[in-house]
Amino acid sequence: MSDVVTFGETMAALRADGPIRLGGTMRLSVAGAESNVAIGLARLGHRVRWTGLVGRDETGELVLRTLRAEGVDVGHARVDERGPTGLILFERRLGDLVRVIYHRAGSAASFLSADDVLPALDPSPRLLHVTGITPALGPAPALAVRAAVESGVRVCLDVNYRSRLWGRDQAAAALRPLVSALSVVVASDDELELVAPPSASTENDRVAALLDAGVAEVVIKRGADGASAHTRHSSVHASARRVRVVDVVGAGDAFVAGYLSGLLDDLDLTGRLDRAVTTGAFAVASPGDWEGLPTRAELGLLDGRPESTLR
Ligand code: KDG
Repeated sequence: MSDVVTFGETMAALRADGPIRLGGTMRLSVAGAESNVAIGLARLGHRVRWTGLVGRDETGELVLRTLRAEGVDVGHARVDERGPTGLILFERRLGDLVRVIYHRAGSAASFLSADDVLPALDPSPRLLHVTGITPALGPAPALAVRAAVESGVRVCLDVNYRSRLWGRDQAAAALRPLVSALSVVVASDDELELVAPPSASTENDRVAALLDAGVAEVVIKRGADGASAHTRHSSVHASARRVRVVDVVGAGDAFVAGYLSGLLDDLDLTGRLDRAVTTGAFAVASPGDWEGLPTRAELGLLDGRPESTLR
């Protein structure tokens, strides 16, 4: 049995250190919010299944091979002939500001359906993790998310709003109906309104409305200002770990992996948030979406002196 099942689009990822229009060398890897979480959890020793569709192409092979190498179960993922594996380009502009360019419309993953996803939920995992990116990929992925969320498993949703994929109104219309089936909601402070009822106008109101709707834990990511988590009984804040910023892309997924790892390990709210800000900091301090994520044995590395050498 898996501890966590997740699904979504994982793309080939090319990273440039400067403006793409000037040319030069790019580094090839893979990226996808859900598979970033899957890798983060697998590195921490949890049993994770990721499923999705890739094209019949070499970048699809790269996606599956990478996830397999990271110990993620891809036994339900498959090649689909209807489109290619998606592509994401990252270009570094202005210090640590990164611009994202998608080539994913009509990709294999945009055909993901409930029939692809539901078998991956058998036997029932301890947790299902979905993001608000998947319903933005098209009608079939949106229905797949709905069916999976309503399948009766314990669900975590990371809102992960992507303005290049859809508008805020569209996102809210797709995500709000899922709320009553969610156990954990993760959002940045400006994303909460996409899941909370429109009548809630402050952050406190939005958190209260989500808890009233049956969500057990509302977790708010605040970037350099840390994070907070709320249940019906308590609220906890954690400061961000201080690290040198190398690449912030993927930090939210790393944060989710740490939080869910703490949940699976039965840590209390403070312990979950502490693990989340720790894994988030590893992502911020290393290049790539997921490459720098810690193993369980490495979790304590940030407690050492930042400049020290381990011998
Ligand atoms: O969180 C980082 C990911 O969002 C990114 O690397 C790729 O999944 C992705 C997306 O859709 O933006």
